[in-house]
Amino acid sequence: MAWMARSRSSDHGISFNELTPKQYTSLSVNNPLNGQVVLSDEVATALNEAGAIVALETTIVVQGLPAPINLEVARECDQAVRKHGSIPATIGVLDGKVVVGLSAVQLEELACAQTKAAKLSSRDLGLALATSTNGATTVAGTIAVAHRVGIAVMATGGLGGVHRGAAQSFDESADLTALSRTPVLVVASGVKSILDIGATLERLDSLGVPIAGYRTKEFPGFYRASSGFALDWSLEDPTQVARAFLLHRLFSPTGMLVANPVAEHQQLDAQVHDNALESALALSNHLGVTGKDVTPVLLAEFARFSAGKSVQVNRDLVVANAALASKIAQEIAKADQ
Ligand code: PSU
Ligand code: MN
Repeated sequence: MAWMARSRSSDHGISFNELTPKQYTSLSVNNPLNGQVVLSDEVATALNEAGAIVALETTIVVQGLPAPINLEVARECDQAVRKHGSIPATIGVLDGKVVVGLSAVQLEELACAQTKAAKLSSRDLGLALATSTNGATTVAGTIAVAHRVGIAVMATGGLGGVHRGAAQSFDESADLTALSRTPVLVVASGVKSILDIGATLERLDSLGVPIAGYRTKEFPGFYRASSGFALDWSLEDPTQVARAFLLHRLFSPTGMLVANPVAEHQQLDAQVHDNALESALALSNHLGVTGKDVTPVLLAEFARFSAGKSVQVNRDLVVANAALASKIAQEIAKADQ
């Protein structure tokens, strides 16, 4: 991953590749991240060796999925990344530090109700650190950290997007603008169907963020394999995805979205989906929820209405995305050596 080593050294004026893992974790010379970011030993080693790493977010664990399934899903994502050859780096803010490579125990602590972890987008990171606030990172928060330490790939369930009624509320996820300025490849099953999918695709177009369907030319519908919206591009295997991303980086500073549909046999039944969606939107209108609470409230109502079926689909799709991200990260590492 020569280009990553280059970007790190130009950021800090030092070549991280010259350091041993132990030196890397306890780096102090001219390193603005020193003390603010803690890398797990295996993530530090993988970064030093230009190995393949996949960043994983924690908002899905803390605010997105119900306990105790949330921690099981986190473990399954971790295992899926390892199984396909990369090192997982689960990211969150704990005890006043950004942790890249949270251990199972740390993740449990972050997800524990008493910890009261906040939902942290990229704009919240400095504020959370300055106030020693624990928090889970969204896609926007996670890619900000990932890029800062030199990780190029992340996996999640669904990217945030433009909310229905955004013309009045202006509610558009910061995930979109974060992707437009952060060169990280995000593997997701499209955006959640609770959003305005057409408007989200238009915004990604305006922001210059490329979208590649993984073996499909239909934009996935999160709980459903297809949203009904067409895509211009489809990529066929992890090697082609890695190549497209590295080539994209030659011309653009943005990230890239790889839209990986849930397997058809795992998707939510269409009728259950449509009814749950209607109920979730009605509830959120009724409660008048705004801001960062909107997505968690909609997902929770989806789960209640579908008697947990939506949670199972969410689990299946995010684990599949972690596996695909792992294969892509390896191809990027290989191509860039
Ligand atoms: N994918 C899931 N469940 C989630 C999310 C993604 O399967 O809960 C989270 C991600 O962290 C994403 C966030 O960044 O939802 C979007 O929140 P908002 O709409 O407030 O930006
Ligand atoms: Mn929002």
